[in-house]
Amino acid sequence: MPVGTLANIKTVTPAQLKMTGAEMVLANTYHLHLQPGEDIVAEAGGLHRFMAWDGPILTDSGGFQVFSLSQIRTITETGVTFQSPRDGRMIQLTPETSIQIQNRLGADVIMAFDECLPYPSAYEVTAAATHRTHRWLQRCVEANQRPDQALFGIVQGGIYLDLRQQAAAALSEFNLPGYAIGGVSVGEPPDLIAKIVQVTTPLLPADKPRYLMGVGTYREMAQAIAAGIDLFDCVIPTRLARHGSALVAGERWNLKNARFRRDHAALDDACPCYTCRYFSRAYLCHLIHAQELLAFTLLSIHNITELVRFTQRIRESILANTFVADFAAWLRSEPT
Ligand code: PRF
Ligand code: ZN
Repeated sequence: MPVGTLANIKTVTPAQLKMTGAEMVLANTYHLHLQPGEDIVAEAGGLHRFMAWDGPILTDSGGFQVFSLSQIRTITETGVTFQSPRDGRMIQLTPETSIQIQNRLGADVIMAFDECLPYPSAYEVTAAATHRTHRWLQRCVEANQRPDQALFGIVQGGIYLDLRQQAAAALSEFNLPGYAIGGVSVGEPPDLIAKIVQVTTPLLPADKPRYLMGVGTYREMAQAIAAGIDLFDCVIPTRLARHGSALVAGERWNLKNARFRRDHAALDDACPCYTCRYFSRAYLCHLIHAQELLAFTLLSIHNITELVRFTQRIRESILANTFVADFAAWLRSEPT
């Protein structure tokens, strides 16, 4: 899922997004509650109508964003109180208010309100947050007024595999329509991310979607898919684009680099996207130097297409029963 925090994929229209092959997008409860507010979105007929995206939409619950974006906050059993970075007023998010907001936003998939800790966090602190997340899940399930929205639970547990195992077992009891692994990719070493995903994923129901939150590099996705993960969200393709970078042949190229000034080849001749079909590296280099906004759109289209195609190749490999042959050697090789 490309990330559409404020009900848009930055610099990309829905028609352009369709062409990338992306099917589902993520939006954020935290941001949309602050701006423009869920009542305006509900008034518009819900997120799909408001942002003109007729594909599936998932909203994140806001917990993670409060923890990562808000300086001033207090966590109690009730929920989280934080200061709005917009106007300084104090706002409370609880399992009940998060679900109520998500019910009004109207996405297809809504996320449980969880407590995501930073890395590193001590065992006792992590255990307490993990158990609280389960009590909050119970409240989320009871608060959900819309059975047409699929409520996913989130496994926490930090780097502690026994907590991850407990969390996966506790969540599976809820018989939810889908499950997510949270609390990874928060600064821990890549090996640890892989280990957590390898241990946790098989403990979640295989017949339900399993979603790894906030992950989207080639290697992390391939490793996670090997463990059974079905769904990801990540800002990488659009954020890189806004830094003038393209994902080409598994590398990150900064198109601002002088070596592209007279490079009239297509951005990536192996890519079927709109950008690569019509535009050269020299042109993109020019747009970036001239600070033209079109650069962001064209690079986002390419980067999203590239990551979607990567997951499509993996899907084809799995269906052809060649995933291990096609990807195992690359997965074992040293990260670059
Ligand atoms: N919880 C929620 N959203 C998230 C995360 C989480 O732990 C992460 C962690 N990588 C990203 N987005 N609710
Ligand atoms: Zn392309």
